[in-house]
Amino acid sequence: MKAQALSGRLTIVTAESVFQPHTFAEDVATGLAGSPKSLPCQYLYDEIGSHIFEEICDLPEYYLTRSEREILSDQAGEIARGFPNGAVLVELGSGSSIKTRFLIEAFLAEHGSLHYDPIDISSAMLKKSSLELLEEYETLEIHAVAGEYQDGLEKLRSEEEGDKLVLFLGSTIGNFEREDAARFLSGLAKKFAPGDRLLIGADLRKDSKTIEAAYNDDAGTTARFNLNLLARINRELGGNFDLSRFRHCARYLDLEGRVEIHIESLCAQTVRVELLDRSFDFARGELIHTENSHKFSIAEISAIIDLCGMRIIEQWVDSRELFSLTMAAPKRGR
Ligand code: AVI
Repeated sequence: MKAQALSGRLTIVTAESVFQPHTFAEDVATGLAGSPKSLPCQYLYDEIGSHIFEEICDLPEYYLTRSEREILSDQAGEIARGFPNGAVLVELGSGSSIKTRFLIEAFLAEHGSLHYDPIDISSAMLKKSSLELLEEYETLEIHAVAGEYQDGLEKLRSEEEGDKLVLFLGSTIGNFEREDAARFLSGLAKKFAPGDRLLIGADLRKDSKTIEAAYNDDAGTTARFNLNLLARINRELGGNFDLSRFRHCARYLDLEGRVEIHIESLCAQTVRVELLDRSFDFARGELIHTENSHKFSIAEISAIIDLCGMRIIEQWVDSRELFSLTMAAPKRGR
């Protein structure tokens, strides 16, 4: 009965991007045959990787989540008051939706009910977090989309008329190359109706010691997260990577404003990947690039928002000035 009541307020749609297991194999084949070697960062987030990422968010060195949470808990009420009744909260890359609770609670307190539309590549995570939210908040309705952001945005409820607040939190924008970030945000802005808003979290440029510690934590959790990509190739594609022969590396390039994350081969070795029917040679010290995490100055954030056809309505930083949250509207908006 309870499950029925919950499921009456939940729909989960799966976008085409989730039904393509062969693309992982193709991307691994291309990435490991390349020079330099690389693997796309979206593959870090299988079920195991998503759970390890949740652990990263709680690490003492990983200031990003705590800083963003501080801003959200301080500002959620004011943000919710800025929207009329019937507004829709859309979240790109919702994960466990923990931080979003501040906004969900503030919208419910202000408007009584809320439509929440999370979009995430992990359908298992979407289902779990959606059911938890519905159990807690009786007047919440969820229309979740399992898929990549672009597909997810296409699959939003078309009858949705209310003003949308699109959340892009956690500095996920930093994992895009800077040109791709601008292209993605421009596409988003073009879809915006005049009353729609973007709330984007972006990690700020700062001293390299603080940033490097966040990606080289003492407990080795980020290393586990990164090396899980090789373990995933073993699990899903029949690879024989010996994880003890590789190590995680992350370093911050101050000028470029980005952390570059790699996996380094500790010796000369050959790895077989059965499902690809191929072997890959690694030299001692050879790197596989797995992720970039860009950092932004306030001026860089303003420039990208302007370039993408939006204007800043408000901008906040946390008390230590480590992280930023920016509310933007389409230039032609209200
Ligand atoms: C998801 N993203 C914002 C994280 C970041 O900080 O760039 C991913 C991450 N990679 C290693 N640690 C965290």
